[in-house]
Amino acid sequence: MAPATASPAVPVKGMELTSINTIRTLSMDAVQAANSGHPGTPMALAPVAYCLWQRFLRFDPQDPVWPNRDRFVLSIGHASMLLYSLLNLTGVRAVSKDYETLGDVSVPLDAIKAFRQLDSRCPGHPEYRWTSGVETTTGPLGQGVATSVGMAIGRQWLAARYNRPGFENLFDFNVYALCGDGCMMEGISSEAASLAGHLQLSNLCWIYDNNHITIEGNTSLTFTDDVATRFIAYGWNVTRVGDANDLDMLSRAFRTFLNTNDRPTLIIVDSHIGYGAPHKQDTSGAHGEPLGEEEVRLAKRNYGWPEDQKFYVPEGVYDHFRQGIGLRGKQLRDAWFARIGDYRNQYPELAEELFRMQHRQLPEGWDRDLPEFTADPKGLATRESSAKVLNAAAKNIPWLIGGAADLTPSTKTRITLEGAGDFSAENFAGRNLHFGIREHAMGAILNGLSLVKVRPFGSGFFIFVDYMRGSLRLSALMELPVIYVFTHDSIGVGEDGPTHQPIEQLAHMRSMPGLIVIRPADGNEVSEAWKVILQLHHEPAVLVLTRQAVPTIDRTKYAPASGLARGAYVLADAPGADPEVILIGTGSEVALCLEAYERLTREGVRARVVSMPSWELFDDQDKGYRESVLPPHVKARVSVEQASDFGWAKYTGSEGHNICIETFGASAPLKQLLKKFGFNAENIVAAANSQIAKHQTRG
Ligand SMILES: Cc1ncc(C[n+]2csc(CCOP(=O)(O)OP(=O)(O)O)c2C)c(N)n1
Ligand SMILES: [Mg+2]
Repeated sequence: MAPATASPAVPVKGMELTSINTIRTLSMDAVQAANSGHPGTPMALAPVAYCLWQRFLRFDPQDPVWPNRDRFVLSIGHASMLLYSLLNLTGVRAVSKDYETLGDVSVPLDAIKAFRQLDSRCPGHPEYRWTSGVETTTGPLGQGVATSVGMAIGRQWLAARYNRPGFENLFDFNVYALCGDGCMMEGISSEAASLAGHLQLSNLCWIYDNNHITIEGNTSLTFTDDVATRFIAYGWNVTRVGDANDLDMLSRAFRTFLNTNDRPTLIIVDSHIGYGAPHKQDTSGAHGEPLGEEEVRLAKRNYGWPEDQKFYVPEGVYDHFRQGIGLRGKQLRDAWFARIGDYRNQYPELAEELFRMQHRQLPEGWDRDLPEFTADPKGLATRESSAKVLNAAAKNIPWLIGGAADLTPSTKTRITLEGAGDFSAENFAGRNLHFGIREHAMGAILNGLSLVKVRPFGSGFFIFVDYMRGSLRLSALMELPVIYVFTHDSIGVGEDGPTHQPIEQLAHMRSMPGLIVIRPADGNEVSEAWKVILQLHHEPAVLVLTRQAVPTIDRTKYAPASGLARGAYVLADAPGADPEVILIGTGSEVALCLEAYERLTREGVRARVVSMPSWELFDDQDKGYRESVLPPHVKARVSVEQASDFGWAKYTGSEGHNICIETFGASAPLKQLLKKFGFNAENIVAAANSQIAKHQTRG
C-alpha cells in the first residue's frame, strides 16, 4: 500500500484550477437554483474527477458510445452535478437511441440550469439512456460499483474472444467507479468487491471518497471498518491519496492502477465535503441541501471566483478540456476505428458478431436449433426443457453468456456446448459465469455486462429474487435486456418449506414497470418464451420455471404454444367457442386446468382453458385480441396459480374465483401440499361450477 502523501500538495494553478472551480461552482449554482440536490461532494471531488477525466480517461466526448472507451461510473449518484458538469465542460455529444451520433451537446448549460426540473437532461440522479455519457443509472448506493464489476468482466470476456493477433488491444478499456461511504456500507459492494478480487479484474478501479460524512453526520456513528485492510483481504491493490486536491498524488495513484496487472485497485481519497464553504465544509449540512445564497457567495470568494456570477464558465475552460480529454479521446477513438476495417478483413465473422452485438441484433438463423418437445403426459420440468432451449440458443448466439449464484446444477443454466468453458481469472473466454452466493451483486453485474452489450443471463431460485430486487429494478429502469432465469417457482420445492417457496414474488415482479415475466406451462412454451425473450431489446425478462416435471401438452389436440408470444391464448375451448366458464392457468397449473376442462366437458359444461404465461405480453395486445381470449360477457372465471392472488382480479373480475396460496406455503412432499392448498382438478371443477351458478343467478 502506498503511503499517504507526506509533503504538502503542490497547489493547483492556472487553467487546471479554473476548470476544477468551474465544476464546483456549476454544481453549487445548479443545486441552489433547483433548491434541492447535493452540492458538497461535487465540490470536494472536482479535482479527482478532473484529474481522471482530463489526464487519464480514454473517452471521446464526440463519440460517447465508442465500444472501447473507458467507463466512468458515478456510484455516488447523488453527486450527479459532478457528472453533469463534466459532460457539459467536455462537450459530450448526445446519441440517439439507434446509436447515431447527433450534433447536439448532451448536457447544455441550460440543462444544468434546469437541474432536477421536468424533462431536463440533468435529473436528480444520473439516468442511463436519458443523458448520453451516463454509463449506468445510479442512486441506490452500491449499485454503481457492483455494476462496474459487470462492465469489467464484460471487457475481459470481449478481449478474450475478440482480441486477436495484430489486434491485441481491440478491447482494453478500463472501468473506473467513484464511490463513497454509503457504497462501502452497502452489502452489495462487498459481494461485488469479493468477486472482483477473486477474478483478479485488473481493469477495474474504484475510487473511494473517504470524507467521513453521511446524512446523519460523521461516520463515527456507524462505520469503523478498516476499508483498506478489508480490500486487501479481498485481494485488491489498495493505495491512498491523503488530499483530494493533490493532482500529482491522484495521478500517481491512477498510474499505480494502470501498472497493476493482477488485481483490481482501490484508491482511497481523503476529501472534505463542501470544500471551500466556510460554514458547511466537513459537515453533513453540505451533503444534501443547497448551501444557501450567502454560503455560495463565500465559497466563491474562497475560490477567487466572481461572487455574483452564476453558471459561469470562464473563457478557455471548454478549450482546455478539448485539448486534454477531447484530443486524446478523439485520437484513440479514430485509431481504433481506423483498424476496424483491417479487423473486418482478417476476421470477418468476429467483426460481424461485434457489429450485431453492439447493435443488440441477433445472428442470422439464431433460432434454427430451438427444440420442439413431443407430447408426453409424464413430461419434463420446465427448468430441464429450458436447459435444452438455452443451449440451442447459445450455440448460435456466441455472446450469450451467464451463470448462477451457485445454483447452476439446480437451475440447469449451464452452457454445455463444447468449448463453452468456465469464466475465471485463468480463462476470461469462458461463457459460464460463477457469481458465487451473491444474488444482489449478480443482478448488478448482469446490468454491467449488458451495458457493454454482451447478452447476459443469471439464474437462481425464484425465492431469492428478493435479494436482488434492487439490481433487477435498475435493469428495468435502464431498459436493459437482461435475462433472469428463476427456478423452483412455487410450492413445488416441497420439503424445503416456506423459506424456499415463492408466493408473493410473481406479484412483485409483475408490478415492476418494463419487466417481462413469463411462467411457461411446458417445454414448448419454454421454447417460445426464450424466442420472445431473446428478441427483446429494451426489456429485462424473468423466466419462472418449475423444479418438478410437468406434462408436455399434446399440441395436436390443443392449441400451439406459439400463442405464448401474445401473453395468453386459448389452449382448449368449448365447441363453437362460446364458453360458460374460463379457466386461466399459468405454468404448472395449466395441466391441471386441462384436466379439469376434460372433466367439465364430459359433464356437459362448456369450458375454455386460457394459458396465460405472461401478463405483460397479454396486456400489450390490442383490445380485439384480448377480448377474443377473455370475452367480457363470460364472467364465470377461475384463475389457478400457485402463488398470491394479488392482481388476478384484473383478469377474473372481482366476482371471479382465484385458486391461490394465501400463506407462506409449508414443508411437505409436493403431493401433500397440492392437497392442502387445493391444487387439483376436483377443486377447479367445483370452483368452475360454482362460478357458473353464481353468474347465472346474477345474469
Ligand atoms: C441504497 C440507498 N440507501 C439510502 C440512500 C439515501 N442516501 C443518499 S446519499 C446517502 C448518504 C451517502 O453518504 P456517502 O456515500 O458518504 O456520500 P457523501 O455524503 O459523502 O456524499 C444516503 C443514505 C440511497 N441513495 N441508496
Ligand atoms: Mg461520505
